[in-house]
Amino acid sequence: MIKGITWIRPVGSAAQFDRLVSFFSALGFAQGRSWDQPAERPGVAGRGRPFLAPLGNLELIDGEPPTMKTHLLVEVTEVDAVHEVAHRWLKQHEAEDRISTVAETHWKSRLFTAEPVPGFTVAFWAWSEPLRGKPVALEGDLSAEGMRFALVVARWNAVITERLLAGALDALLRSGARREQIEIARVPGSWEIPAAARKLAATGAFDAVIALGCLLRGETAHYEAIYNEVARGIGQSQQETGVPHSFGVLTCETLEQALDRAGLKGGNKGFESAAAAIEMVSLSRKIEEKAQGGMAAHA
Ligand code: DLZ
Repeated sequence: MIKGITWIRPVGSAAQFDRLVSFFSALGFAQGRSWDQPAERPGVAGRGRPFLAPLGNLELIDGEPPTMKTHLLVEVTEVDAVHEVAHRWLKQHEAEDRISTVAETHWKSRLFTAEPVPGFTVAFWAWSEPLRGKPVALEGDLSAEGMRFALVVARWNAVITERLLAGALDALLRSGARREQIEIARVPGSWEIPAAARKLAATGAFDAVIALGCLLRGETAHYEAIYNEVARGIGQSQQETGVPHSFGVLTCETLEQALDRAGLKGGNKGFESAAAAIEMVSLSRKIEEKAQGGMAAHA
């Protein structure tokens, strides 16, 4: 399963590296997990500073080669605002002449290029047409930066739920959440999830609650009754507190089926639940923002 693309771009010197890190940080890129490799043996020393974007793609082109000086294109939502930030940065770093103006392209977009260090050019662009590249619908992003999460994990069937928890944490941390903004609460079984979820949501300290559990039909007396109540309770907590709750409670026939859905073959429901929680927090923030600006104005 493909997870992402990393296009490694070595830079010429330590000074240029620091300068580029400063430039990309100034533009508001989220930083990924950086690495520093000491020179234990020749040829291995180095530093890496990944910069993250909500979307990435590798685009192969057959036809006219691009006329730009770079193959590094960053799509942005407000190209003029980004131009202003980049221009300010370059001015502060005495490289004001290494930024172009924002210009129309032949592909219905507006673009500028900046060269924070000589030979390293990056193009920033945005679609000119209002509906191109912009979601027609309100849609949440998958950046968890600055979000606070509570995870409620059932101990029953821990062999499964611990994997769900690992998947959920993986999704949150890789999406930019900070570990100190994640609270993990353990409960005896799935039955207890709604009460704990409700309590956590009601504190107001979390942007979303992620419920993780595993119910096995074959081994659970009154399976339907427990399942219905857990689903209803989590839904009710979400509706009554207004805090998004994601449902990561597996309901499977067998342990084998559950293992498949906890990272073995069929993805990891914990990861998916965390991604859903991030998206819902982002969406609800956007809805609130739009409501403040007047929904009708955007209709
Ligand atoms: C009792 C029980 C049973 C039989 N099966 C499960 C299960 O498959 N998954 C789960 O999360 N919990 C199970 N439980 C425990 C209940 O959820 C609950 O924790 C206990 O009944 C104590 O209230």
